[in-house]
Amino acid sequence: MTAMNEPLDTDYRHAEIEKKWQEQWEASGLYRSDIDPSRKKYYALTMLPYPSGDLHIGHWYAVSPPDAQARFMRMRGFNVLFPMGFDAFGLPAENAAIKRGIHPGEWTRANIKRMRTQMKTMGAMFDWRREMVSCEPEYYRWTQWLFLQLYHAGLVYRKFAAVDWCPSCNTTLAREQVWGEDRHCERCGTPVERRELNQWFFKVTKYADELLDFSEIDWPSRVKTLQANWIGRSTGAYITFQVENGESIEVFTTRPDTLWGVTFMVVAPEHPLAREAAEGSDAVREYLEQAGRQTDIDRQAADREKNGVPSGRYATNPVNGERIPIWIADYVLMSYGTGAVMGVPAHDERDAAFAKKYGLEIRKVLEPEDAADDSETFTGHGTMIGSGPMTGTSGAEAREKTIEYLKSLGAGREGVQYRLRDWLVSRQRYWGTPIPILFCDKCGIVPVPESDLPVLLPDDVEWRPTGESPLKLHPTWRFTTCPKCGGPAERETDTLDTFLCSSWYHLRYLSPHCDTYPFDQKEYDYWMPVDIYTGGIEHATMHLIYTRFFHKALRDCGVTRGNEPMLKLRNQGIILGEDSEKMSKSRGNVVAPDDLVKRFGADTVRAHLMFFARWDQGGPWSSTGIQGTARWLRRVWSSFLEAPTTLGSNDEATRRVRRRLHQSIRSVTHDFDTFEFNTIIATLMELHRDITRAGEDGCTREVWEEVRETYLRMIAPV
Ligand code: ANZ
Ligand code: ZN
Repeated sequence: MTAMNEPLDTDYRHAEIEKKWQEQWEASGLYRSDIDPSRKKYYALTMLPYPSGDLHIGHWYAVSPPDAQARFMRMRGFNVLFPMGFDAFGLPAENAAIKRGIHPGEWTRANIKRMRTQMKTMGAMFDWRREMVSCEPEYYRWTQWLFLQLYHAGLVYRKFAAVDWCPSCNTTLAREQVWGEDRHCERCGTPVERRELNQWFFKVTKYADELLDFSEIDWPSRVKTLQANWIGRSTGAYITFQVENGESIEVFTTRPDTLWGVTFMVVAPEHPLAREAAEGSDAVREYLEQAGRQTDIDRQAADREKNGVPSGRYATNPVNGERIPIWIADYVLMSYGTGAVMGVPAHDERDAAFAKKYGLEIRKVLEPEDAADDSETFTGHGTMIGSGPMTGTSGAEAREKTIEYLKSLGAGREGVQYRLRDWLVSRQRYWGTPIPILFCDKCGIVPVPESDLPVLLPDDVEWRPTGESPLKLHPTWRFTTCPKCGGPAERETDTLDTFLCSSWYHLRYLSPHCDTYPFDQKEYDYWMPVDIYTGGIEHATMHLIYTRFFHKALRDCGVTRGNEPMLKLRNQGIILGEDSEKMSKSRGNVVAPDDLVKRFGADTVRAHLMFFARWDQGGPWSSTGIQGTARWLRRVWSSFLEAPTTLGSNDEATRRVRRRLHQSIRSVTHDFDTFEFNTIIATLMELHRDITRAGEDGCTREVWEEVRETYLRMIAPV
C-alpha cells in the first residue's frame, strides 16, 4: 500500500455516516418485513437476549454476523424477516431486585430500554415493529393460553417432586443456583436440602422417539449428538426375578446376554424391597438414611466408591434357578429403569467395583474375540461361555435369543428406556408467567377459562425470599371464585419456567400485538418454519429440545403445522478476552462494544467480528486486530470516492481484475451460505488490493467502475 493511498482518519466520519443511514432506514421503513407472496420468504431468527443490563460483545457476536447473512439473503431477492425481542422473565431480575430494592419489572424494563438503544447502533435490519417482550401481559397471556392447550390435550400433569431448598435463604433454588460438590446455595453458601412439592410437568417423554428423529432438520452434528445423549435411548430387556417371599423384582438391562453371569442383584435405596428390608434391620435403615442425603448426580459419578448393604433377601435366576443375594446400593437410581439391576461383575465396571469391595463372585460368561484383549472387565460382545443353551453363540446373537428364551419362560420381554425426563415447568418464583390454574374444594383442579386470560401478575408483592412462592403471600390475588361452581377457589401460586416463554417466541414475532390468537394465521402460513436459527451451543439441550417439543405438542393440539419449528441451526463460538480467558468483570478483560463503536464505528466492529476468528469457533479478542480491519474499511472508503488517475487501457490488468472479481463473487456467495464469515472478509480484503493494483497498472475505466460497484454490493451486508 502506497503512502498516497493511506487515508486520513477524518475522511471516514463513521459517527455521522452511520447515524445518517440508520435514520434514513428507519424513516423509509426499509427493513419492515411484510408478507409478499411474490417473493420467497426467509425467516432468520437469532436467539433473543435476556435483558441483563448492557449489551456486551457476545451479543454483537451472536447477532451481527447473522444480520450480515440475512442482509445477503435480502439482496438475493428473498423477503427476509429478522426480528428481535427480549426474554424478560427470570431469576436475575429477582436477584437484582432483592439486591437493589427495586421492583423486578422496573429493573427489567429499564434494561430493555437501554439494550434496545444500544442494539440500534448495531445497524442491524431488525423490524422493531415486531418486537416481543415476554414479561408483558400481551405476550404471557398467550403463554398461558398455550399451556392450557397442552393441559386440555393431556400433556400436562401434576405430581410430587423434589426441589432444592436453601434453609437459610428460606427459598427453593433453581438448578443453576446450586453450586459445588457439597451443593451449596449460590447466595449464602449453605448446603441445600431436598424438599418434596406438588409441581407441574409437561410430557416431553411422550415425544422422545420423535425428538430423536433429525431427518427434517439441518442442524450441527454436535447439537444432534448432545440431544441424542440427553434423550438417552437404550434398548434391552426387562427381566423378572422371583424373590423368596413370593414377590418379584423386575430389572432393566441392556445386556440380557449376560444373564448367566449374574452373581447378585442390587436395588436402589428407594426401592420398595429396600424399605421393607429396613423394617427388620438397623444396618439397612442407617444405610437408607445416609443415601437419602446424596443427590442422583453424586450417586452416578463413575469414580465414586461403590457402597451398599445386603438386604437379607434372595432371588432366583430365571434361566438357571440359582439363588442370588439382593443388595441395596445407591449407585442404582430409583429414577431410571425399574430401580433394580442384575449384577454382572465380569462384564460391567460398576458391578465389578461393587463385587470386589464386598467379595462377591465374578463369573465370566463372554470371551473376547480378540485373544490379546486382557481387560479385567470385558464389556464388549464376544462369544458366550458357560451360558447353558447360549454357549458358543456370539454375544450379539445371544442378546436377541435370550429375550426369546425369557419370553418362553414368561420371565422377560424387550424394553426401551430413556434418560429424558418430563419437563418440570413450575417455579416457586414471582417474576414469571402465572400458571392459569385454580383449585376449588368442590371441583378440584380447574383450568382458568380462556376468556379470563391473562391471569395478571400482580405488581404489589413481597418478592424477597420468605420460604413461599411470593404470590402466596399476596393478600388478595390468590383468592377468587371457581368458574365452574361459583364457590371459593384459590389460584396456583407457582409461575412457569422461563424456558416456556422462549419455546414459542418465534411465533409471536409474526404478529406481536394480535389479541385473538398467539399469532396471525396468514403470517404463520407465509413465514413459518424458521429457515435459519442462530445462537450459542450452550442451548443444545434444554432450550433447543424444549422448543422442538413444544412445536410438536402444539402441532398435535392443532395450533402449529409441520414437524419442526427451525429447519437450519448454526452456532457461534465464544469470544474470549485478550488474555484468552473467559470475559469477566473480575478479570477486567471485558470488551465493551459501545467504546469500540464510538472509536471505530459499528461497521468496523461488525466486520471485525466476522473476521477475527471462525464464527463457529470464536477465540480471543485483540485490540490491535480491529485496527487492521478499520484501516481496510477506511481504504475502501477513500479509494472508491474517486477513480484513480492511472486508469488506461492495459488489457492484461483489465482481464486479471475481472477474473479476480468473479472468483471473489463465487467465494463470498459460498461463504455466506456456509456461515464462514472470516473468509468473506479475507476475500474482500484481497480483492481490494487487487483492484488497487489493477488501477495502478492502468486497467480500463469501464472495468474499474464495474468492480467498484460489485465490490460495494458485496460489502453492503457487512
Ligand atoms: C446387566 C448388565 C451387564 C448391564 C453388563 C450392563 C452391562 P444405559 O445404557 O445407561 O441404559 N442399570 C439399569 N437400571 C439402572 C439404575 N436404575 N441405576 C443404575 N444402573 C442401572 O444402562 C443400562 C444398564 O445400566 C443396565 O444394564 C444395568 O446394568 C444398569 F455387562 O444390566 B446392565
Ligand atoms: Zn368449583
